[in-house]
Amino acid sequence: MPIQEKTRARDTCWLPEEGQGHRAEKVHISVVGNGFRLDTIKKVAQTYLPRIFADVDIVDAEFANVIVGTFADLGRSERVGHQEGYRIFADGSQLIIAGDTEFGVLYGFYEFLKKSQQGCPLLTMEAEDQPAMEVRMINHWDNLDGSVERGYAGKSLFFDNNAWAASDEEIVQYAEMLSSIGINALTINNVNVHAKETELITEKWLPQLAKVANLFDAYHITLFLSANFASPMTLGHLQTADPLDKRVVHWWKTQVEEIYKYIPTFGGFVIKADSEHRPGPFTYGRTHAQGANMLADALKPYGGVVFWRCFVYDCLQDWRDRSTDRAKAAYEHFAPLDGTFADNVILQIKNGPMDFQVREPVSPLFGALTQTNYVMELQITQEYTGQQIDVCYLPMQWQEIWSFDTHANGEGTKIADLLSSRQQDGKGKGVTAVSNIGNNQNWTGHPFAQANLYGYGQLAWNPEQCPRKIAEEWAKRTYAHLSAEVRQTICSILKRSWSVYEAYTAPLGVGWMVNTGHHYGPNVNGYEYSPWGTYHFSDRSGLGVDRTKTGSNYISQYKQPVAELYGNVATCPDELLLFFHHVPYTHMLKSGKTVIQHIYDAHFEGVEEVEAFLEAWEGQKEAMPDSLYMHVKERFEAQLANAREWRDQVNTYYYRMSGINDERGRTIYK
Ligand code: GCV
Repeated sequence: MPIQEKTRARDTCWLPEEGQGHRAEKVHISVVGNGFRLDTIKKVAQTYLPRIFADVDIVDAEFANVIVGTFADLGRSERVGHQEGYRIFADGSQLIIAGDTEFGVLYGFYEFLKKSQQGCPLLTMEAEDQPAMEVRMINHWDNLDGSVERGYAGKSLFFDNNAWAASDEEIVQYAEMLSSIGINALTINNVNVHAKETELITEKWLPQLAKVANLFDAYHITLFLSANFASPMTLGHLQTADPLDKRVVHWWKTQVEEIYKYIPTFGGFVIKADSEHRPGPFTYGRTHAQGANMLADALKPYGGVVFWRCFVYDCLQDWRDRSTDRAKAAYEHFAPLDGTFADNVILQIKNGPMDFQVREPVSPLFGALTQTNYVMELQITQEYTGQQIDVCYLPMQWQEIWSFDTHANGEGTKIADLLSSRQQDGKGKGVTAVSNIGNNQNWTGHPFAQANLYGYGQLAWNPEQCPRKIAEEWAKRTYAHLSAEVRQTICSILKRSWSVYEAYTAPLGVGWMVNTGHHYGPNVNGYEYSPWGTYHFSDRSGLGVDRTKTGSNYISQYKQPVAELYGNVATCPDELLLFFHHVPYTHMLKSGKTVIQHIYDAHFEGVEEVEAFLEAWEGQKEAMPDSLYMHVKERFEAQLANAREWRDQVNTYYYRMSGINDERGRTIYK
């Protein structure tokens, strides 16, 4: 797949494009009051409103038909009761966009922009809203050399050849995109902080990063940095990074003081420690709470926060040792430490117990922590879900995850509630996700992958939203210039894409049949006899991982009745069967098919669906610009080749292993 080079100004994605619409209504807008984000609103208004309305002007309040400001600045007594909330309403012949703070006003303005783009008449634009999640963060895995770990949209937006690469215009455009979907926090560098990247927290980089932080801050996006736990050794030339060593404590305090001298709005650190060869407190016999609290203490005077990742597991496992189960690791490491973390530490927990597979159960650590702050970490970049070659609309998956009932506080304790700030005294602080952005002109490689970023922001703001509706909204905003039929084709593909991807890859929740290293394409035994702890245990008589009492007993980490539901082969949902159980190929699923027949059928059907995607796309050829048509068509062709390879490898493997024929007599193996 050729990487599209950066040749001209980036796509605007869902924000209005030049010359998109010419609504006749006049928009004479007045932004009342002074403030950093209010200045931003003026800029956003000047850039985007003329792309929607023919007659746009920024005017004094008495001449305006759209008035923007905080309730206080507008001299009004109403309040939303949330610093990021807003209200849009008509007052006589004027439309008012107001919030309790300028953050709320900014989000209200974006809502106004969205409604304007969708053709909603001005004076009917009633809305009142506030975000469900307090933290709505994006994590870049960008390296200073310009590479992006698990990046599929070109090179880093920020760095190249160990220097800063982005222009201010690019940062502003990116900030606009993120802020328009409610993102309020950002890390720009990889959680794997290599030697060079440790320098980001030093004077060498801080003046540049101060400018960047300021550009993002104008859009109410707080800059964080990933830091290396052993920085006192790499940068400070100490012999240790022991979090209880006074010299180490002093080193971090001094370094943090330096950061805040340059960046007073700095958010804090994201830390990957004792994970996949990253240094951490275990080296010194310390706990993760001791490690995290030491950093939190250094950040506390400035209001900074530590996001401490729970992706801690043994990646040097002996594959013959069936008593060790990687799925158990995060809970085993962190649940016993509940209540020992400082209040400015936020644990960052991946959605599932393994690693962003197309299907995993929800991590049992959610709901287990009652006295420790946490966020959920998702992956927008499609490392295991098609790498932005295959289309895979992930909000379908996220919505299922967030609807999961943990039973943490009895029946009805859904993940979305736990993460939401609507929960009284809750410790869930929101959500973060690994970025799918790169320096490709369309930002995400596959243009449809933009829908994943869009959907992430929308769901973080309001997890109750239907992902199908979000897809429609995204398509309507992004492809306003194309026919309703094209948009419908795109949406119908998006809506099916996650289950299609699941169908032609690893079956029934077992995961990990991918090529090692780059993680694209099938390799049934790629990770099977490796130290990474990711097995499917297929043999002559069956497949799947026994995580019940007779196996690793991972299920005991769940609350009842979830543990019982998953632990009992009769009640375990089909789609997670092989994650929790080792069963014979002839095991009967709830669908009425045997496991082996399901494997065959799903893989044939998955490929047929991708063929249908391509055909549907080809049917719309005349209705869109050639460049878009060809770009997406090439990706569908690559996806189809990938899906066929998955089908052939998986079906052949299981035909040989089981010796059982496909009941429909299709050729599995020649
Ligand atoms: C940034 C997986 C990925 C790694 C990633 C790691 C993590 O193992 O393959 O590239 O490292 O997750 O989340 O830290």
